[in-house]
Amino acid sequence: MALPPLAAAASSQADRLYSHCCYCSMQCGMDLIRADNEIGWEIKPSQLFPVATGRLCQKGLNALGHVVHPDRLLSPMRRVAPDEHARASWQSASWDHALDDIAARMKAIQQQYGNDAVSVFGGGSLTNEVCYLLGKFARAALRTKHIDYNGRYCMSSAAAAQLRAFGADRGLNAALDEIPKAKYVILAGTNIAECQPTMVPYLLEAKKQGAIIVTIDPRRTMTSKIADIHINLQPGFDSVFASGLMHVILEEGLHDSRYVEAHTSGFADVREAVRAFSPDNVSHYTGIPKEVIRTVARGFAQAETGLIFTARGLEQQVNGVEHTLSYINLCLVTGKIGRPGCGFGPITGQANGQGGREHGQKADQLPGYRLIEDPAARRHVASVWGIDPDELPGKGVSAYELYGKILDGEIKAMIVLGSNPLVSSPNSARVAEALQKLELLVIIDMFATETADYAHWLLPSSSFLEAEGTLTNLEGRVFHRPKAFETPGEALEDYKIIGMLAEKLGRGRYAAYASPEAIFDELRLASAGGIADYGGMSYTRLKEEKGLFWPCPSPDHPGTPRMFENGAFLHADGRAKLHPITPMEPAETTDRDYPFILTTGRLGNHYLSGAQTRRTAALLKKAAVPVAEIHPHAAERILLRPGDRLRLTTRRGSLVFDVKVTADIHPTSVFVPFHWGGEHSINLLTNDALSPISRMPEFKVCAVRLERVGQEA
Ligand SMILES: Nc1nc2c(c(=O)[nH]1)N[C@H]1C(S)=C(S)[C@@H](COP(=O)(O)OP(=O)(O)OC[C@H]3O[C@@H](n4cnc5c(=O)[nH]c(N)nc54)[C@H](O)[C@@H]3O)O[C@H]1N2
Ligand SMILES: Nc1nc2c(c(=O)[nH]1)N[C@H]1C(S)=C(S)[C@@H](COP(=O)(O)OP(=O)(O)OC[C@H]3O[C@@H](n4cnc5c(=O)[nH]c(N)nc54)[C@H](O)[C@@H]3O)O[C@H]1N2
Ligand code: SF4
Ligand SMILES: [Mo]
Repeated sequence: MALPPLAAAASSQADRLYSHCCYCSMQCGMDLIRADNEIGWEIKPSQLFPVATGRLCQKGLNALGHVVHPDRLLSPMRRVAPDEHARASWQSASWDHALDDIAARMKAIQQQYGNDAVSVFGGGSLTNEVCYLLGKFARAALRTKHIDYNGRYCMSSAAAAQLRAFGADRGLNAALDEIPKAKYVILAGTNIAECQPTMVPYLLEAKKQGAIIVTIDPRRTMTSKIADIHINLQPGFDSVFASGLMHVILEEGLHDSRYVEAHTSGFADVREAVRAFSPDNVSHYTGIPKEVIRTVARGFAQAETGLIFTARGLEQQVNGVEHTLSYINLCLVTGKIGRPGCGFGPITGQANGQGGREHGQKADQLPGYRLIEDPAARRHVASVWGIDPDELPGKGVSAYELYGKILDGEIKAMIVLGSNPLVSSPNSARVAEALQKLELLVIIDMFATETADYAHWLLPSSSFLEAEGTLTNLEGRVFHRPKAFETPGEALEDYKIIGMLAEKLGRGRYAAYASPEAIFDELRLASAGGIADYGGMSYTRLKEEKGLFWPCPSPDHPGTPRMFENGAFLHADGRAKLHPITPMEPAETTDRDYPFILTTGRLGNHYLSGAQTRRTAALLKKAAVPVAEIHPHAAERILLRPGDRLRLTTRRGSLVFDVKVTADIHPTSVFVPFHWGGEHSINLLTNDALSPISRMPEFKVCAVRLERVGQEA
């Protein structure tokens, strides 16, 4: 297949175009420059965007790779043998035919089983406009309560913790340029050097200014290489460790009692909760020397300024909300929030992982971070959408639970837009079983992903270079990304596909827009007065001011780079809530049959399910297959020999991986990256236990057995 045409109307004259990277939440600016290579263009770091000015990591530099990949879907594709769930075979069709068929089947399913029999699964890499539209399409056009998205697997524990503690969930409370002002930085369960590489210079600058950096991770990662202190923590123990820090701070009176008194509630309960977590006890549970616990506690509390960043390492657990709250408590009792060089931040993951959770693609939310069960929120959004509030459905179930509803027979159809859930969901054999049961699965994507093996229709979407829109980066900075190229073949921008489908469903008035800007202008109104208030933003302002931080309630409001200044929290009493945390065990603990802990995560050169980066030759070359990391002690215990491979067996299944023995990992643990499908897909083994609060799956901890697989086998 020929490369998709990249000669765009918009670009026909230009030799230089501007965009933003499609991958992580840093959202680095990039220049596309005409080049004498087989693509005709190359990517260079841009000087324009004031976030990671002049820098791009390997993923960003190679982001054209997937855009021009011959696998791009160039027309709607219909499964030829819809009843056969062997590998699909596809036949191209016209848009008209595709959408007529999809709409007819959806209507029939809804007539027979009710509106909620149709579901939508969205993503956090999409623009704010598409996220907003998808939520509106589900509620107002399909009239189903069943919409959720991949951010449930990502930011949901952090979001729940921030909402509980602060009354608002904005990734970082402060802009990145606060980092160099911090004198103490704790990085817990976050591998910034591989996952947000262009953020590293901010940390190095802080270090240059005298900051102490602490990393807390079961692996000595590239990030811990820049740390002064590395805490080698067994997965699942963050609340225990953080309780130890809090114990020392309170025992030694290092907290900021004035701040606690003026701006928080719940202090006495926290004091009580950490009473038993003396350095001796915590050292006993975690193996971390008690002097180290005291050093970090004193260091952080006594530093004039300090920041704590967390990420999925501790959040993707059944206790992820509690772990996150334990770290938030430390910022609050030491008064390290809402002033220069201070703050808390669960580092957002996907390109628009922040905006993706604000505009209503989450089962319980409406735009502006409003709750779907709040009558005032329903009235507000219904008035913007021009429908009766009573017509809005209620709250649906979380991402992973949607597959349970399919297995139960309640959901019969699903539209997936911007996710590859077969690879990225926990216990994925169960997800495959659910997908197989669907009467209709429609995938809107650039590629026939692993999930597409189960689809009835594939609809070709735009890449990041082919769609205009706004995104919100990890800081809460909303910015405009222009359209650089035209879509190849018959591929279309997501907003157009959604609009056309709504039209075929007879609900076109709820999804017809002339441009992404028209959607944004409505999103602004829908968000106005909510927590994530975009009310005062416009495309003109976003372009001229190179982005604006929410909340930005009025056209003359400058935006809010630093949240919670002077202790202004968003709870009704104006205070932040401290939460007493009782550390709990993971859903699965080790035993004789499953004596090790499996934890999963990322590599610097791949992105999520790998749909894009495995289609980028320069990146695939650096990591063609996943490799399991184990400690020399573990290798010794299973009598691993050079050249052996490693069998991992959990209660869900068994897979064989290449293995690397390294002293950088905790002796109890094995780490496997999740960027591959099929026999390389670690999510066939992960645990689908969910946090009772956030419904986040336990991607980071499950019990596993390790066995050597010799060459003789
Ligand atoms: N290269 C690359 N960059 C990415 C992505 C990608 O796929 N590839 N994805 C993006 C997205 S969507 C996200 S959400 C972010 C994720 O960014 P991160 O959360 O930083 O990435 P992970 O590798 O999932 O996990 C981080 C670390 O947590 C550690 N960990 C595991 N268990 C525990 C625990 O119990 N406690 C502690 N303290 N640490 C633990 C792991 O060893 C790992 O080093 O990255 C974004 N950036
Ligand atoms: N074991 C384990 N599993 C995990 C995690 C973990 O740490 N461990 N992390 C979880 C996390 S944090 C995340 S965020 C999830 C994410 O996992 P997924 O939701 O599977 O994310 P992606 O692989 O980015 O899938 C995005 C899909 O959308 C397509 N796409 C990209 N841009 C567009 C667009 O503009 N329009 C349309 N229509 N399609 C587009 C891509 O081609 C791709 O197929 O994985 C989760 N799964
Ligand atoms: S740091 Fe993130 S946004 Fe920047 S180039 Fe790398 S992947 Fe893209
Ligand atoms: Mo994520």
